Amino acid sequence: MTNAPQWTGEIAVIGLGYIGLPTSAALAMHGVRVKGMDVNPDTVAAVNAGLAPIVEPDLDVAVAGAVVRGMLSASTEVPQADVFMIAVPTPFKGDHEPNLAYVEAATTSIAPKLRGGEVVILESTSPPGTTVKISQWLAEARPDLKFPHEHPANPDVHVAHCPERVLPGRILIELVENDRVVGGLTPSCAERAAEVYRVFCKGEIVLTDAASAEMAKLVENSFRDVNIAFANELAQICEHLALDVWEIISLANHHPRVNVLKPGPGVGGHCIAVDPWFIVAAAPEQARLIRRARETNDSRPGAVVDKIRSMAAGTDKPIALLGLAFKADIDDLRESPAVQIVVKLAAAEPDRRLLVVEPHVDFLPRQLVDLPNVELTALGTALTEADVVALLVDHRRFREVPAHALAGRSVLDTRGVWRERV
Ligand code: SAJ
Repeated sequence: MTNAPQWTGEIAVIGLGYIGLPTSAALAMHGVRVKGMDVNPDTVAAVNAGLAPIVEPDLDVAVAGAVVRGMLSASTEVPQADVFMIAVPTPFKGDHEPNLAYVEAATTSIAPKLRGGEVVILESTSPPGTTVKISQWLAEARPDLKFPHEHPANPDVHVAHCPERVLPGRILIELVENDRVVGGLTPSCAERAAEVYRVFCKGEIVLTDAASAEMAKLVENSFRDVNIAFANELAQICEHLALDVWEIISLANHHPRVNVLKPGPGVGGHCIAVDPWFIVAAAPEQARLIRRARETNDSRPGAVVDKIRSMAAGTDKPIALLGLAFKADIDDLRESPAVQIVVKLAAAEPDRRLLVVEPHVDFLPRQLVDLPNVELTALGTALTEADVVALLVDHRRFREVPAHALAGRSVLDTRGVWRERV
């Protein structure tokens, strides 16, 4: 613990999405004035009205409180600030190469606002070398200022990476409680950035260099991806051997040093399904297990579609598909295997009605909205009309479905929550 006085200053958070907005709210709750910036005017209007445009426990209350107290405001323009925090998406391109266009655009938009003395922090999960690129891009835009990649001893602007590591569904809790890794382009860059996190983090703040912080974050998500792939491979093996994978995992997990994760219909979200590719892109010859894990997890939606089709082969009745989100009890459909399953099934079964149930959305997403045989329906309607019921997401509403509601149906439980009923 440090007895240093709490850091004070103004922060500009660039990108008010799943990371930027909760981080803004957490900072504001701890007495830091936050000026949020987002390119989407609807997001800006919602935040200024005290509303959270995404579903995340307690975020709406936190944003409303911060806005009412004048600690959080939003704009489509980058403001002047003491600290700039970049929290924009880092997707991959079609070839699985990282796409840094949003990080570069955010960096370029910050450059004219710098006066010297600021700290620029990259929160977005990024491939190794991105933080130094930020310093280089800033230097190109502002030749009048000194940046740490060229002037490590006395930069005018400090640059660091502090990768976000919060779990959707628990973001506001994990923002405060998780340890944070802060990697600076120089040790003083790391220290200057760490001061900001000490304002609201109760976890340990671990200082390192920027490239190690970048890689550590990718390793965290790849570790999880590889372990989920192991579970998914076990599911395939057990299916082949006519064994119950859930029973076997539960037995194996009684060993004190074994903790097999859960098989499922695939790995979704914008992190675990994406970040391992950044390691593969950086070291394609070496990253063989990581690549294979990605391929295994990516093959799951196709396997689920094949299974549903074989179960439905003897009937022309509708198929019920429960869940679209990428995991339980959230509204986030990004990279969702459930959405992929519906798209593939709709193409493979063009004459069959697909009754999709997703209690967290009011409309079908863009990938599904124009598919003529796909309907968003209520849970009761889907269970009444369909012969085949496939559980794709273990939302609480679905876990509570009573056994009698499934009686007489062919049931595929991809999440292992209805085992005793199937
Ligand atoms: N999944 C399984 N089986 C499991 C666990 C997860 O199939 O046993 C699936 C989920 O259904 C989902 C996907 O994996 O489709 C990812 O879900 P998740 O809960 O494992 O992770 P995310 O994507 O919500 O959040 C992860 C977290 N990383 C780690 O746990 C190492 C989070 O801490 C990161 O901050 C986040 O990625 C991120 O933004 O990088």
